[in-house]
Amino acid sequence: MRPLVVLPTYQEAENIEAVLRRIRAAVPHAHVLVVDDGSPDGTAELATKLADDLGGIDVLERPGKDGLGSAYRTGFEWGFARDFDVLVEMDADLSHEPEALPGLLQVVDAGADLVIGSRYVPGGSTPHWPPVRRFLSVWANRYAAAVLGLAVNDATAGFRAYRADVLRRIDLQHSRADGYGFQVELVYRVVRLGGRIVEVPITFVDRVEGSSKMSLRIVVEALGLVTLWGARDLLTGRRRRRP
Ligand SMILES: Nc1nc2c(ncn2[C@@H]2O[C@H](COP(=O)(O)OP(=O)(O)OP(=O)(O)O)[C@@H](O)[C@H]2O)c(=O)[nH]1
Ligand SMILES: [Mg+2]
Repeated sequence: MRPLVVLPTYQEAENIEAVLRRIRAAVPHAHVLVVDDGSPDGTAELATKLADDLGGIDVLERPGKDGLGSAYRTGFEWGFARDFDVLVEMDADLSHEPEALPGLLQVVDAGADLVIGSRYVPGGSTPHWPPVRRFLSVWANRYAAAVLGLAVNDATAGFRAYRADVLRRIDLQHSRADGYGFQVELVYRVVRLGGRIVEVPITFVDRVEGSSKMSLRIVVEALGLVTLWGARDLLTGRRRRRP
């Protein structure tokens, strides 16, 4: 397998070195693409220096902050053009432990089309989250699963590995969603294509350095899109039943 880890960054100067070193140690054969959106804290410069030291890393510099969904769409297209056969999504804030990567890749190797590092299957956890945050995230996921008929416990998760063939068949350029909405949309599209999805438990570690870019806008966008897609499926009779 030729895996590409796409790592979107915005203001991750405090985390970029550790995350790149840990990825390189965990999956020495994987290539890494950092997609940085002109971070004023010099994340891209640090990443470029580490690319020289560690090898197997490219840095794509975009002029301004354009959102997580857009960074992944650009990173995936870069990977398609270079014939990578597995594309990995992960955050650069160390919430997603690089040491879990071999486990995700192994499941793709065993035949899955999409492997989700899941917080909400037995063995998965969010050890630092206050109960209210976990409650909201679990119920947002239950809502999305129910409305869209997805047999997935953590459709908003951002730690994933896709078989490139399946991702190629998804019309990425016609997806406009940004944060959680982007993640749910991709699960929804893989389900619609009949792809095989496997959830693997992960420990989601809260970021220690840097600041969160999560916003109310991203949450509202996701809830709005899920409701819209669900309503459209009902009206067009395309609603899938949860098995
Ligand atoms: N290229 C790019 N990366 C982004 C953008 N927004 C966020 N990121 C990166 O996407 C990843 C996830 O963003 P976070 O801010 O950690 O958001 P989150 O994980 O949903 O929220 P927390 O749980 O609060 O950390 C991190 O690696 C960010 O640096 C963006 O507009 N462009
Ligand atoms: Mg984060």
